[in-house]
Amino acid sequence: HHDERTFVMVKPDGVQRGLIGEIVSRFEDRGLKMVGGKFMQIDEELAHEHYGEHEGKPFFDGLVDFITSGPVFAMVWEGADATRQVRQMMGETDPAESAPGTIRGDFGLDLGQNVIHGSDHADEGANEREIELFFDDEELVDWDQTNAVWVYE
Ligand code: DAT
Ligand code: MG
Repeated sequence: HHDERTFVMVKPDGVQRGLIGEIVSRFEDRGLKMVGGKFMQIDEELAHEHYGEHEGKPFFDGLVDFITSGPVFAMVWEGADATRQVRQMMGETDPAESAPGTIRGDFGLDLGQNVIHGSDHADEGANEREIELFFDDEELVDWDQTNAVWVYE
């Protein structure tokens, strides 16, 4: 049960601020395993699909503008309870409400520019849906992380 996968993305503000390495390091340090990653630009259509659940909300147009405003770094991370663990490491949706030590709590101050996306563990199957939306099967790499024996009992 160490093979749960979740979709994570450094948003345009995180890329512009040079936080890709810092964010990747946090997940590596935690013991999670990267199985996919790509630097890419999200177009309007993908933005609408990815954030479909928020269509019609007052912040939707701004959200689409923001997420398409520059490159993102999309990733798939694997590990025990990965979806929920990543969300905990991210902090709250609003960086202003996020505890220090979390990614949003350490790197953000404003709700709209919250540095990172991670699949919602409260939304059943969101991780698989988002992975499929952003990655083809052949872009995901099966590999053995040799230090896993020091991460898991
Ligand atoms: P999360 O990214 O924590 O899953 P969400 O799915 O509720 O949060 O919303 C998606 C993004 O939309 C969020 O990262 C920032 C933006 N957003 C959410 N609620 C907002 C609001 N009330 N005003 C402005 N932007 C908002
Ligand atoms: Mg969400």
